[in-house]
Formats: sequence, structure tokens, C-alpha cells
Amino acid sequence: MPFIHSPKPWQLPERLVTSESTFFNRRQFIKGLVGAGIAGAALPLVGCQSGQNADNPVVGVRNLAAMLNEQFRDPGRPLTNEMLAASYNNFYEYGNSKHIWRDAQALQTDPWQVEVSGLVKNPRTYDLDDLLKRFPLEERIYRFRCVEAWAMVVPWLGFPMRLLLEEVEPTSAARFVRFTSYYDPQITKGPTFPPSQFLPWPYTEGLRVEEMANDLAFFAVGIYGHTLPRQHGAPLRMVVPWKYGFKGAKSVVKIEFIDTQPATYWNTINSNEYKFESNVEPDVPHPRWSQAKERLIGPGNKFDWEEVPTLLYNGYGDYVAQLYQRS
Ligand SMILES: Nc1nc2c(c(=O)[nH]1)N[C@H]1C(S)=C(S)[C@@H](COP(=O)(O)O)O[C@H]1N2
Ligand SMILES: [Mo]
Repeated sequence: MPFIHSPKPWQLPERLVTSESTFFNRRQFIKGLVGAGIAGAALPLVGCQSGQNADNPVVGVRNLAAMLNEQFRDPGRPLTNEMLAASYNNFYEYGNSKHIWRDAQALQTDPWQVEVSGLVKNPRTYDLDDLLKRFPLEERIYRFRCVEAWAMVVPWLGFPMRLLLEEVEPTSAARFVRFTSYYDPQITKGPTFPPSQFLPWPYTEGLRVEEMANDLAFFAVGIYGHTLPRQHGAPLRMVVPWKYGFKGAKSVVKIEFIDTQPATYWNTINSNEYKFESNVEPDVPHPRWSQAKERLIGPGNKFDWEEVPTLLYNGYGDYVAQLYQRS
């Protein structure tokens, strides 16, 4: 197994590197210290309807046309405000705060290539345009659940991962898939704390091949009717809505079919808190907090947000329950 057992430079003491949430809390704490007192409310977004000012986080996009997939028309919850979704992100390549959308604009997404390799009959490197032409785009409104217990509902545009699988044809030896995000320390500078050089870049994630073949598994190239803003993981990201958000790597450049479970970013940082499987399971608490409820991103700070019960597999059990055994 490729799990890391020997000490590695990024295995800092717990007090330095723990989790997504610790980063977040630390920031809140510092803001509190300087007396800002407006941590969540400082988002430059409410009242930002015009779309043309410097505070509009939806930048660098072009419209995309796609049919709505009727199976995913009704998420049972209101759609998240686009400006909020585009300005409350996790993308550690650009820092550890939720407010990285400006920094993320440094990413160059054109040209973009995605290499598909490893245990497949037809390895190849796709230009992004080629992917867009090859696979018909559809729109799917999915619930989205971060391991930190916030949630949103967004309309993705993209295509099922299964279509790519069928084209590259994994061999019978392929059991897992590793997805790698774009990494260039000049651009994806990472957080200043913990120091980026101690983190296990590039960001990688993994699935079992059967998980990738599931109907729900999706490559998003757009959101809210246009291409992805960079902070959402332009130009192509994974969306696996029955798993915690960190399983969905952004800005994917490489997809490799392999025979053993790959090491992944958060699992390498803390395997106790961020499991490889990481399905949304309300009855399985994170070691530091309950997962029974979640808050829907809304106006104001997160303590004002509506709290709703967490659903097993994020409500997608009909699609994925057969992939797992729960005791
Ligand atoms: N490359 C990369 N992908 C990533 C992350 C990241 O830091 N880097 N964060 C993950 C986490 S923790 C979450 S919750 C989602 C956030 O997606 P959003 O910002 O588009 O809402 O992206 C996931 N994909
Ligand atoms: Mo997350």
C-alpha cells in the first residue's frame, strides 16, 4: 500500500497541520484578534448583482449551453446564490482562507490538456476543447457537502466520468484512479501557513474504478450556465456528490489508472481525519466534530446559515449504496 508510514517533511506536528477546519478557525481567530469582528460578513458579495464591478467573483467565464438532466432537476433544497458560491471556496493552492477567488485568477486555463494514462487500452492526452466536443454537455443540480459541515446546491455543467472511462477502456488490472490537480509553485503558491513547502503537492484524489463508473460521478467544466470561474477549479474538476467535497479535485491535469489505492492529499496530511473513502455519513463523526448536521451557505456569517440534517450519501443512496457495505 502506498500509505506513508515513515516521517515526511509535510508531516508536521498536529498543532501546525491538521485540517481544513483548523485553517479556517485560525483565520477567524486572527480576524477576531485584530478586532475586525466581521469574519464571515466581510465577503464582498451581498449586493453584488451588477456583474461588472471589481468585487464580482464570477470573472473570466463564457457561456455554455447544455441540457438539464431531468434526474437531477430537483435537489430538494434551494440553489445557492452564485456570488456566495464563487466567493466561499476551498482551494489550498491559493491559500487557506475561503476568500481566494482573486488569487485564483492567476491560473492560466487556456491552453489546457488532460493526460489519461496508466492501465488503459487507449491512453491519450486531450485538449480541453477536444473533451468539450467529444462528450455532450449536460447540466446537473447537485447537493454538495464539505467535510467541514457546510453545504451548497449548485448547477454543474459537464459530462459523466463514465463516458471517458468507456473511451480509454481501463484494463482488468486497473482498480483505482488517481486524479492530479494543476501545480506550479509560481502560480499555485499555497498557503503561507502552514508553509506550502511542507504540504504534499500536487493535490491528488482517488476513486475506485467502480466509483468512477457510477452514474453520479461527473466532470464539471461549468457552473451556473457558464464555464467554471477559476476558484471553482477551472477548467475541469471532479464532482462526486455522495462524498465529502475534498474528494473532488479541481483543475485536473492528469487521470491515471492504477492497481493500488493511491496516496491522496488530505489522507496523506491526516489519514485519521480524511479517509480515502470519505462518503457523506451523518452517523460517522469527524474526530473533531459531528457530521449529523450541515449549514447551507447563505448571506451573513456561517453562524447565521440554515442548519439542516446531513443525509446518508448526501441523499444519493439510490445511486451508490450498492457500492458499499456499512456495518
Ligand atoms: N486542487 C484542489 N481541489 C480541491 C480543493 C483544493 O484545495 N485543491 N479543495 C477541496 C475541498 S475541501 C472542497 S470543499 C471543494 C470546494 O469546492 P468549491 O470551492 O468550488 O466550492 O473543492 C475540493 N477540491
Ligand atoms: Mo471541503
